Amino acid sequence: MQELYYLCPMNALKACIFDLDGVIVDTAHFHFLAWKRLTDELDIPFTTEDNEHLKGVSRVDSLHFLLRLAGKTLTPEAFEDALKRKNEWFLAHISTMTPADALAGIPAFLAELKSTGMRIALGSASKNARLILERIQLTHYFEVLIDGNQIEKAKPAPDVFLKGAEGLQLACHDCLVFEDGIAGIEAAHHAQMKAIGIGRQDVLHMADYVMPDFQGFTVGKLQDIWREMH
Ligand code: B16
Ligand code: MG
Repeated sequence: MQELYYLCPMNALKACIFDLDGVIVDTAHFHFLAWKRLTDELDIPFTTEDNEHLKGVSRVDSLHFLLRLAGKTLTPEAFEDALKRKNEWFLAHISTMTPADALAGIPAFLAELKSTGMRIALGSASKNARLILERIQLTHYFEVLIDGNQIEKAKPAPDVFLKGAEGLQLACHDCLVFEDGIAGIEAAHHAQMKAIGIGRQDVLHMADYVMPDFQGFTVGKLQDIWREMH
């Protein structure tokens, strides 16, 4: 038994795959403001609590969810038009973002990760991910950038994280995901990856570890957590 243990050592952590909204930056509020403007126009009741269900959910699936809330349907043309307008309003908010909008502790943690040689990728549902990373000037940390433009099946399907591992040319079990959304944690698990939830324990209880944010987080702590996960 002992011998077997040494023959099959725990695999070293080789890469971190980051979700964007809710992990690196808080764009959820901007998504909410844009959806709220649309739902007000369409006479759909929509609250900040409903918005929780849209975290990590693609733009198209979000609109389906909102229409279901009110039992409404739109013609294909009106549906496309609604998506377009919501995105224009969202982009207007994004254009005000600066590097100060990166979430607390993230720039320092990314810098430390990079200095240790850890591979870094992005796995976001957002079609605006590149633009957002550029606004907060963190693009250079990401060796591989997978976003909503490159995937057909949105989270909780594993595609975004599988493509991330593929882009890094690593096995899934060598990668760890940071996620704030329930759908994203499910996606990581469907990809056979461990996931650290960023947010509340009661919401993200299915994650392999949960922490509120990256403040004071270090690569040393990450390695301890990785060891405890195995
Ligand atoms: P877009 P993430 C997700 O980002 C957001 O959490 C979700 O609310 C949004 O609907 C989705 O991106 C699509 O965004 O409209 O910009 O394509 O958490 O996967 O980084
Ligand atoms: Mg997210």
